[in-house]
Amino acid sequence: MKKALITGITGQDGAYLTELLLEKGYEVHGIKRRSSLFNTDRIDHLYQDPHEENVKLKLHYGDLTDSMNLTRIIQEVQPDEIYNLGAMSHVRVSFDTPEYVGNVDGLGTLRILEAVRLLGLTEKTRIYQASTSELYGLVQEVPQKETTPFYPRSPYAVAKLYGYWITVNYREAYNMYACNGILFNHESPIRGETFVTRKITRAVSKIALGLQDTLYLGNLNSKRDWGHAKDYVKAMWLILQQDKAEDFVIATGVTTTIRDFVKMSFAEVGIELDFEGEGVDEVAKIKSCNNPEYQIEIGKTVLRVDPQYFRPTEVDLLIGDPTKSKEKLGWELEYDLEGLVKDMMESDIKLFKKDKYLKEGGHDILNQYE
Ligand code: NDP
Ligand code: GDR
Repeated sequence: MKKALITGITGQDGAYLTELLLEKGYEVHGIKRRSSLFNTDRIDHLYQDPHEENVKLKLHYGDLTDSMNLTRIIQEVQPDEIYNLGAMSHVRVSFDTPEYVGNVDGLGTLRILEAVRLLGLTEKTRIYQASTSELYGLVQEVPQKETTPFYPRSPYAVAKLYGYWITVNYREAYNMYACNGILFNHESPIRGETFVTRKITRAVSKIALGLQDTLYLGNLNSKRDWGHAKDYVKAMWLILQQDKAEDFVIATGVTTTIRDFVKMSFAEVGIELDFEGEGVDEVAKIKSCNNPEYQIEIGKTVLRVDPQYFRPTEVDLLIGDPTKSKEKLGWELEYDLEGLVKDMMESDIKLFKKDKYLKEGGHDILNQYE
């Protein structure tokens, strides 16, 4: 039975990858941070009581800033594969916490590689590094592929640039099987709530259900190549199953503006939007609603631009070329953008229907037991 160790197991990708590896028969070990609130929501359905026999998912407390902790866990687990997904992954927040991001996202990668080397596991342990399309930053070439020059535009991207090159360096210097997956944006119903897609699908669901009036967003003009996280974790696994360690771009090859993602999300609940104005004055009003389930006021302003969400330096256009990964890995996509928006909207509508029910009826129900 193969053993995998995942940093960032409590995140979006960590959760889907754990599901995939357990299905494939792996014993999965994950590193989680100590937090004052439970932070394992995304993997709770996979959790097994450690007192049971034959436990396939094991969690260890740890942190990418703590070399001794990482070295001890790697020594104890002796993993066949390490997936380094742990990171402070929010680009806007990285401008506020640049030193921390350098430590976790940049040096954290080095700590994993160096622990594997010092423990004499270079022959045994294969390493996947979660690299990112943010490395491309300021447009040098489109579509972006494995050979496109990097030009990072945020402390996050600069830290990930270090992670990328230190992975390449350890592969070349010590003949390690260490690879970068250069993944373009990927989303899902369990995407973090402050990334733009999830912020939109949550707000649209709440607006349709009468639980929120307005959605405030930043730059509506940037373009992203969005895929579904379920498809992308399959690529991570494939990257570690090859004869030769290499880096791969994982993308859909289709790019869309934030504005169009907003329109598509509203369309899922039968609401058509009208965009007015430009830049910070931009607003969107409800033009029509053909869904009898929602009592929507036509002409109501539901979206406004708020400059607080602008970034000091922005990445305007991302569009990836997945040719290499399709040809060499045999990687295929199950979801297109429409399927992704549908999956996220269905899940958020379901989530907020519960909230609405509690808001409208819950108080009385609770009072019955007082
Ligand atoms: P999330 O933000 O959902 O998850 C990040 C994970 O890293 C969480 O488990 C978090 O723990 C953990 N983490 C944060 N700081 C530390 C630390 N100091 N030590 C240990 N663990 C830490 O990210 P995603 O799942 O979306 O992304 C996974 C990886 O892929 C990240 O490295 C990200 O930068 C990269 N990436 C993501 C893309 C995407 O579109 N999703 C695209 C390209 C790359 P906690 O739950 O406690 O916060
Ligand atoms: P990104 O994702 O920066 O591409 O990084 P995010 O969803 O945060 O932003 C995408 C684009 O949307 C614009 N935007 C807003 N973004 C946020 N978060 N909130 C807003 O209100 C808002 N309004 C407009 C942004 O300016 C940007 O242009 C993600 C992360 O998962 C990284 O970890 C990963 O490496 C990259 O994707 C690939």
